[in-house]
Amino acid sequence: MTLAAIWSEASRSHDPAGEVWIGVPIEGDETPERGTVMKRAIDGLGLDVIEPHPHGDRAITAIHDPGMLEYLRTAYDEWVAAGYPDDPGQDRVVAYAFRHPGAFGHVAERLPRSRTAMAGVYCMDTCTVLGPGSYTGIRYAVDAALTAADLILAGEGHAYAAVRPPGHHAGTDYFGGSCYLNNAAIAAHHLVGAGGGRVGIIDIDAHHGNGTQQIFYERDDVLYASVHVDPGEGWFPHWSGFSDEIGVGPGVGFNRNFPLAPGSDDDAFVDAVITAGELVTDKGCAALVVSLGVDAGREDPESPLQVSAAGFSRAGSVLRELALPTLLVQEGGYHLLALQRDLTAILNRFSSAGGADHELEPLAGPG
Ligand code: SP5
Ligand code: ZN
Repeated sequence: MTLAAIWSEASRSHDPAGEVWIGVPIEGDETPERGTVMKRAIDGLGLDVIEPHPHGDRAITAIHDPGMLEYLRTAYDEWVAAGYPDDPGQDRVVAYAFRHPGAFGHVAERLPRSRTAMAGVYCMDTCTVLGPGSYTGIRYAVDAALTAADLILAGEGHAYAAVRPPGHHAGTDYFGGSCYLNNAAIAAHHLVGAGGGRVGIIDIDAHHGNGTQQIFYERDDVLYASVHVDPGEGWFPHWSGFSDEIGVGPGVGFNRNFPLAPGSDDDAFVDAVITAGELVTDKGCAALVVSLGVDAGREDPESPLQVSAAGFSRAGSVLRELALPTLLVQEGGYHLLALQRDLTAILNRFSSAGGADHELEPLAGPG
C-alpha cells in the first residue's frame, strides 16, 4: 500500500514570531521551518507531493463554533485596524484577559467591544497568537487534512497530511496550545459523515489532545485514545488527559487516556500505543486517524518523554499492523532534526518502500 503526502508552501504561512509565556516574550518553537522539515522527510522517503484542495466552511463548522471561525478569519486585520502594532507595539493578536466562567458565567454572554478583550474570548492561553499569514496557514492545515481524508475515501490506503499549525488542543469553541482548528477532528468527522463507519483516533503527540477529547466526548462513532505525558506531573494541557476520563453518555468507553510518567522511554510508549491499537480493533473501527506528534522524542524541548527513533519506528509498525485505512495528521515535534528523523521513522512503516532506514539530511543554518 502506498502513502500519499499532502504538503504545500502554505505550511510555512503561519508565523507566530514568538509567543508569550508566563508574561515573557519567548522565541517559540512552532515555527514555519517545521513545514520545511516535514517536506524534507517526505522527499527523503521519495513520496509524491499532493497539493491540498480547498474545502468550504461546512466541514469546519460541523466541529467548531462558526463565531470562532469568523474570529480567526478576521482577528488579525481588526487588530491592525485598532492600531495595536503601533501602540503599544504588539503586531500579533495576544490576549491579556480571559472570560473565567466563575466570574462571568452568571451573566449573559456578550462579545466585548475591545479587540484586546476579544483576544481572550476564544483563546485559552497567551502562547497561541495570530499574525498576518496565520489564517492562510490555519486553513491550509484543515484543507490538507480534508484532502488526505478524501484520498482515503477514494481508496488510498494511507495518507499523510503535513500540516502546521497543529490542531489537537483546539476544541468546539476555543483554541490554544499552538492549535487553532482541530485538523484531525475535522478530518475524522468528515470520514464518519461519508458513511465509512466508526473512526478511531490514536493520538501519539506528547501532550493530551484535550480539544479532540472534548469534541468527541459524548460520541460513540469516533473513538479517541491518547498517549501522552501525565498532566498530573505538571505538563500541558494540565486540566485533562487523566485515565479516569472515559467519555459520557453514549461516549462512555470511547475515550481513553494513557498518561506516561516523565522520562518514559520506548517500551512504555510502545506498550501504550499497543493498548490504544487493541482498543481500536476491539471497538470495530473501520478507519484510523493518527494525531502524529513526535514531541515525545528525547530531544524535544516541550516534553520530558524519552522516545528514540527506534521507538517511533516500533510505534509506526504497531499502527500499520492495525491494517486499517489510515490518515496521519501532523501535530507537534519541535526539535527540527529530531522531527525529520522521527517522522521519517514512522512514515517509513506506512510507505510501500518499507524497511530501509533513511539518512538524516542536516538542516541548513542553525537548528
Ligand atoms: C501541539 C502541541 O504539541 N502543543 C504543545 C503546546 C505546549 N505549550 C506549553 C507551553 C509552552 C511553554 N514552552 C516553554 C518551553 C520552555 N522550555
Ligand atoms: Zn504536543
